[in-house]
Amino acid sequence: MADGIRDKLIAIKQAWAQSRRLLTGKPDPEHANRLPPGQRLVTNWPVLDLGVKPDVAKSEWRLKIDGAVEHPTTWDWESYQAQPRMLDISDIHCVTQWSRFDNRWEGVSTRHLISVVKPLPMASVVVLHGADGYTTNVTLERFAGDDCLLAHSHDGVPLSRDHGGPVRAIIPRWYFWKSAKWLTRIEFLAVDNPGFWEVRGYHNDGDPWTEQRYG
Ligand SMILES: Nc1nc2c(c(=O)[nH]1)N[C@H]1C(S)=C(S)[C@@H](COP(=O)(O)O)O[C@H]1N2
Ligand SMILES: [Mo]
Repeated sequence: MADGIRDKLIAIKQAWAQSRRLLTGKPDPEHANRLPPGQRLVTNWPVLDLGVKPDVAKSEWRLKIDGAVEHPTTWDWESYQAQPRMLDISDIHCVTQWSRFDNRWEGVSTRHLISVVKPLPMASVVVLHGADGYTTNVTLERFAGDDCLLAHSHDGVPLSRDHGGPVRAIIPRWYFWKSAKWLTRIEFLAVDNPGFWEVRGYHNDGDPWTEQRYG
């Protein structure tokens, strides 16, 4: 996509953040409803990114896991496939208002990954990097949630290029911008480092039920 269009898309989202668009002021911290405040349900699956969709062949794909860990490692497709698999069904909530229920994700749990690389005691944050240059930060506590995974399959089929294949992160309890597509690096840090949208007006966490849309 032309840089001009990309910059316009970014500017629109930043303006939404500044005007606090979509906030209902009616949080639902107890999850009384399955659909968080201000969201609407879709049955299709919209594609959202910065307009660049990296074409990452499985044979070329590498996932570097580094930073504040005892055992930094790099997985290629074969070593990723050799890890234990997990399956989890969860709902997607995108900050641009759509939600999609019952997504069936298959991949490697973040808990397994953590057990392999062993974060140092000082590690408190994880930054997820995409092949398009995108980054997003998640607390280690949230990243270690039992519903979080690196996913290569959605609803029984390999994750498409549009949706971040070969492998993306899935952090179900936060808005979907935290779920980095075309995952290439997971960086453990002692000090927080807000990512692409977090420095452009989005919330540092992103709980849909308390409408943590903007910072
Ligand atoms: N690498 C990368 N990951 C990304 C993004 C991106 O631009 N690049 N966009 C985020 C945003 S804002 C959303 S809403 C979701 C959209 O995922 P989808 O296209 O599979 O629906 O991806 C997130 N992960
Ligand atoms: Mo988004």
